[in-house]
Amino acid sequence: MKSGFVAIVGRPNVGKSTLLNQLVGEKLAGVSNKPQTTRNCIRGIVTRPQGQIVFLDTPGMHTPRDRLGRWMVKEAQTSLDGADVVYWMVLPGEINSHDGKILKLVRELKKPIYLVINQVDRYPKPHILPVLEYYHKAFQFQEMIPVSALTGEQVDLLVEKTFESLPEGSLLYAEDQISDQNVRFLAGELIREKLFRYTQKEIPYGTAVIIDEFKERDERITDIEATVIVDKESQKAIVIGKGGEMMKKIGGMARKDLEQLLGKKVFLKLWVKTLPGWKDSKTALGRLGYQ
Ligand SMILES: Nc1nc2c(ncn2[C@@H]2O[C@H](COP(=O)(O)OP(=O)(O)OP(=O)(O)O)[C@@H](O)[C@H]2O)c(=O)[nH]1
Ligand SMILES: [Mg+2]
Repeated sequence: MKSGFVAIVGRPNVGKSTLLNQLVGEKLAGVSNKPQTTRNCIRGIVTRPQGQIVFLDTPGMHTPRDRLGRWMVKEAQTSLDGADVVYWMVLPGEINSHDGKILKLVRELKKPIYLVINQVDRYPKPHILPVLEYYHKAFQFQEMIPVSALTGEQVDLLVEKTFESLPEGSLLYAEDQISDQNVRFLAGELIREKLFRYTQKEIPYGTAVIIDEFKERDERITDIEATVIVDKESQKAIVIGKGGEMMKKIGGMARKDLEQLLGKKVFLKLWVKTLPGWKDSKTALGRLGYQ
């Protein structure tokens, strides 16, 4: 039997969280079309007859502009230390400056590196071959596998090939467990995902979510109260929206996902609060779980 840890790294927005969700078959990590959606490492567990893999979705590696960004990049880099195998996720095309930096990091690691070329559903097949050739020249990867994290194409193959590189070991978690993340954290992430999806420009980056209450009313209903933090007073009105429209939309979409996650009916109450400059405040970041 085999078991071990796989870190999924790459620049922002390539599809790391989408892959994690596809691997475990449930929505654990928030996904949006905006970069820097993921802020904490999120673990997902996959158990197969061959053994067990603990996958780590990580924040996208980028050039940080504030304390939060620095913490995110550090989170991603630290995930490499504990990993048995590393997936470096890229998009078809040439290495850009962010990828160049990651390649440097990856070159130093003495562990199997899998190049995962994502989003192949968006590209015609003949387009992929030159990409493989290009990366083949750049580094000696353990494997280079084109996948679609969205449709799941070749994801099973990726998992099969990963077991070949993992050490012998017993199961680290129960066979049916898909995460060891607590539901409060996952709930906060689902709400934050909606802020990333439905607000624009700099607003999503200035938001964070605190779960204030998480109570099982009975076997069928969970009550959740959460505060949405914004960075500037002027953003508060936008997040609330005209007549509360935006909050209604975010709350409604989040509630659907929360009900799916918990398998119960959810009553969700959202508040909005300004915490100026929280992304550069050590105390605020600590309170929000970014430390
Ligand atoms: N067509 C297509 N879209 C994809 C695929 N994988 C991810 N996406 C889309 O790409 C966008 C980014 O996906 P995420 O999973 O949030 O990317 P990420 O790498 O986790 O991003 P950060 O957390 O910001 O670093 C989303 O809009 C996804 O729906 C894919 O295989 N095919
Ligand atoms: Mg992500």
